[in-house]
Amino acid sequence: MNIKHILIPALLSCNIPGVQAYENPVIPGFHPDPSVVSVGDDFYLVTSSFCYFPGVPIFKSKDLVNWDQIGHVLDRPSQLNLKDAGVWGGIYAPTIRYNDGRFYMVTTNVTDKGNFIVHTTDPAKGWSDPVWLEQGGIDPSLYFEDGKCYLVSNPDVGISICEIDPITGQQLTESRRIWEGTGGRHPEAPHIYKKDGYYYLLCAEGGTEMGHSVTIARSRNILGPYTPNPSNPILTHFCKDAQSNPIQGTGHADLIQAPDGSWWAVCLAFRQQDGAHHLLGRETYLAPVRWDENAWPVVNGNGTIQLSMDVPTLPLSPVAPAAPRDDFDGNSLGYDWVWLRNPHTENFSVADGALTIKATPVILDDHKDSPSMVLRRQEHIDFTATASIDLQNDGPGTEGGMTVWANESHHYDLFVTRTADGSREIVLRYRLSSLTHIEKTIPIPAGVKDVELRICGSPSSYKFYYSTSGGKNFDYIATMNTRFLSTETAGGFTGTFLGLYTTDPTGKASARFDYFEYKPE
Ligand code: 6LW
Repeated sequence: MNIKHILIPALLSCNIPGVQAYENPVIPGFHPDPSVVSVGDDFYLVTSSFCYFPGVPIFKSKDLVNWDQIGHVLDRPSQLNLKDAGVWGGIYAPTIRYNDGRFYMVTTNVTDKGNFIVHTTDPAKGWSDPVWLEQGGIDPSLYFEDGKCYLVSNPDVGISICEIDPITGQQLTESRRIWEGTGGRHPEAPHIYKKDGYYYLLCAEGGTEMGHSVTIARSRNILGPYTPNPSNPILTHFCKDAQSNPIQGTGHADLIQAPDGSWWAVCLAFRQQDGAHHLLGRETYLAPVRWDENAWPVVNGNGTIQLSMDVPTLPLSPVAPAAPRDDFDGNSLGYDWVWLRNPHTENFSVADGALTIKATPVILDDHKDSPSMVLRRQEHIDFTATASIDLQNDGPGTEGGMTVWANESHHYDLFVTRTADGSREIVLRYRLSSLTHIEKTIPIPAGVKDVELRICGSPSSYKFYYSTSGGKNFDYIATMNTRFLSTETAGGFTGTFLGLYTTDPTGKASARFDYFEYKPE
């Protein structure tokens, strides 16, 4: 059990001594490509977000273990155009840095104009509009020194550097190739750090699958030549020490020094379930780093990480665990809810203790538009999600319900619909690539208004249930495999979500969700 779940509420927001243990991943569910910066005794961390809006979730922590989401960096359409973006598109890896009182976030929108920077003096107050950068490639990162700002990224399968003006985005020097990596595919995720008079260039190689690894090179001159660490890679699970590890695909790291002088790495990795399948996307992990003077950094002793880490933490500063049940009592959705592509926000309202979603004719299989759907990440392999739904102004073909969503062509939908004869029924439907299959239809007794829909996740299956008794009893509907929604099968740089959605051919209907509950098991 994670330490944050066993602390009594009175301890929240107090600093307590560190302990000899923490649990990975430190940010579970689809949170890939982490980048971290420290400002005073706070750490800030960002992750990539691909086709989801708002983009680039930002988290704050005092101990690197307990993270509190404080918003999104890209929270308005002028910063984030996701037109036609799918699960391989949109926002790739971000880097967050701080210089001279200002935060910078640099990333790539692969379905827009490429690399760009936004900045702010206060993440709570929002970020600037983008300035676009000339140097191409993905995974841009910034390094500040002596009034200069250097940009590194990976155009043309190698790491290049140039000087830029980080406020205007203007490129000030020619791009120059500084490292090719050690020969692994996709050299990417470059970050520069200075220590003991060396510039260290950290990279990822091997691609974001099983062969993923982190390598490092150093030079006395920022422009090179860079000498690779003879002990590369410094982190990988593509080795015999990690062949049975439930964590695979470790890579794409960023290094950070804590106020007490200790060094740490955040990285991405995935957890396998049901054999060699992963569904939750790439998650954020934390590892201690030993970095002696003039020496190469060593990640957690042997360059592998575990779910239960047996290492001392920083003094702990727990954050409140998320409440499992959302009764929609406020007037907006929490940061855990996102949309696919740029949403039609006027179709969503939180009022009178309910989330009401106005339907449009856009169906879940649509690859262009944004359906009337809000999504939250599946963060645990074992979970139970329940929602209460009531359709309004519905006619034949209206749907409203809950979906386990990997992408437009891979999702399991449990919904209420109205048939041609005017009656209502519950439907369980699978969309798997070119196959669409209705598994079951269950008539809803006349007079029943609210229907509860329930999905239970486990390593190898999703189980589907419904209740027409106000949640007193749930009836089993069917079981379906998890593996068909895995990244290995469904594809994409993203993981599975649970969505609340509605669609209606006439666009007149709406779906009222009284509550949504997500309980890790
Ligand atoms: C990201 C790259 C990577 O930009 O995959 O695993 C790409 N690492 O560094 C998409 O996340």
